[in-house]
Amino acid sequence: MTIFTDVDESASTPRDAGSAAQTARRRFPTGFAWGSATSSFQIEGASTADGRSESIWDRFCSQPGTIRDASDGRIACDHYHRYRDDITMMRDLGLTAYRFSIAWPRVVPGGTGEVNPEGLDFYDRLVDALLEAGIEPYLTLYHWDLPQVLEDRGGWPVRATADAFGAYAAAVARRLGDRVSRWSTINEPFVVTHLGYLNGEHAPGRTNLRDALAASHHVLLAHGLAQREIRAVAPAAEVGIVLNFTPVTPVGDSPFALDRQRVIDEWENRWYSDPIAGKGYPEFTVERLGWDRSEVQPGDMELIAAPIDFLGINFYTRKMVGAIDGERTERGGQTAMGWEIHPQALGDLLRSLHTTYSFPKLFVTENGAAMPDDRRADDGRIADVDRIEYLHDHLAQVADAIDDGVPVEGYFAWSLLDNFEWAWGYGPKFGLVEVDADTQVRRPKQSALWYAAVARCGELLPPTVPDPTVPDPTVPDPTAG
Ligand code: GCO
Repeated sequence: MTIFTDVDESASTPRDAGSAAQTARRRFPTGFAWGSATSSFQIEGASTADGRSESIWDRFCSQPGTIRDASDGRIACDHYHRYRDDITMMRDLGLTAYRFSIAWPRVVPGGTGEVNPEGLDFYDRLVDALLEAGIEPYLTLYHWDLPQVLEDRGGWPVRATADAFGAYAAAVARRLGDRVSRWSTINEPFVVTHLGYLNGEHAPGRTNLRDALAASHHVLLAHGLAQREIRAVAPAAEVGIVLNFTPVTPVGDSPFALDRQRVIDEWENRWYSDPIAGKGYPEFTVERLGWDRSEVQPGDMELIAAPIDFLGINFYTRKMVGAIDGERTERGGQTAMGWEIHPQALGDLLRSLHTTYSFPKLFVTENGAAMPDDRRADDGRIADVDRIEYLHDHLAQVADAIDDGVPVEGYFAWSLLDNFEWAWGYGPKFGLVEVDADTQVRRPKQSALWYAAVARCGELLPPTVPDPTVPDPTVPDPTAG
């Protein structure tokens, strides 16, 4: 039986998010974190500033055919230089939390050894500016921008990379541990492993199961080592990890279909959450993949299972799995990425994770949608009611899960800004805020104003065009005359 499956819709009465919101406004708990999320490589730019070294994503982008629009992260949203304006905009939107990541190549350009104080200075300023604006920083140590020098020495399939990560985590904690209280070690180990080392869609572009298995263990080990370091330096900090989940909806029950459902669920979802929860790697799939676990050394699994304070959950869509690829049953709408929109899978996931593992608290650390963004309102603003509906319907699921006793303490919309969407380049637009790639002018979309209104009142408002009284925090082009 797969653990993260959707409930059988024919056998239950799924809640109707829309009508629930219409009959009674849903109020979120006091103190619920209303945030947006970004990552270093996707927004910072300034890829050679202040001693930053090359990351695997800089190298990957420079290789022909890797990025759909042949773009890169050299400028991105130029957030490295515009972070103050971006923070002011978040404050004006009424957001109370911001999830960002640190670029390892800025902090330890050599991968190991010397710490670059100028690299840390940037995050020091960022954190201070956030705190001044009344926005709580949620820091992620690794969102995929490994120093290239470490890939040259073997990358995540090599154990020394995990050790290097522990030392990097300690350096960051020593500088920021007095002000940052929420630390995530790794973002989406699944993507690091599968896209980076198994299917090659992401940097470093390797395609080898053996490498992927080794990477999966070392990334979890890196989490364990970093957690230990952060706790030693900043004992009051809360430490967790961010995992992405794509719940499996079974299609068919032939023995072969059941087998696939189980392997895909275990290898793509539970592979990371089970060891973190002290349950070890899922045996059925370990066996199917023929993994001899030779990378696992005594003490590793205990380190990986050291209790976390919170689990960060990234959710975008579900996956239907039958006996063959490409199976479809009735599907809802889809986003511009072609990802099915199925909000109920988020509510079911939250309940299922809580029942299965009982982590002390949960955050939805990413949820959002790339939408066509091809309509503008009279004032020129992107009219993205489709994104408003996506956010509304997923937040309704979060509210239901909270009602059911699941300790979800915050929600982070992916993403604050339209940004570099990895192998897709700048095509897909995930932002609440539009970014003009030529001028870097930021302009909140209608969804940003809707989300701001929800964050301000702590209630799930109907998914309609937002109240025009919400202040317009559009950031003008500072270079314009
Ligand atoms: C992820 C990453 C983000 C992506 C987002 C949309 O979840 O894959 O954390 O960096 O941009 O998810 O694909």
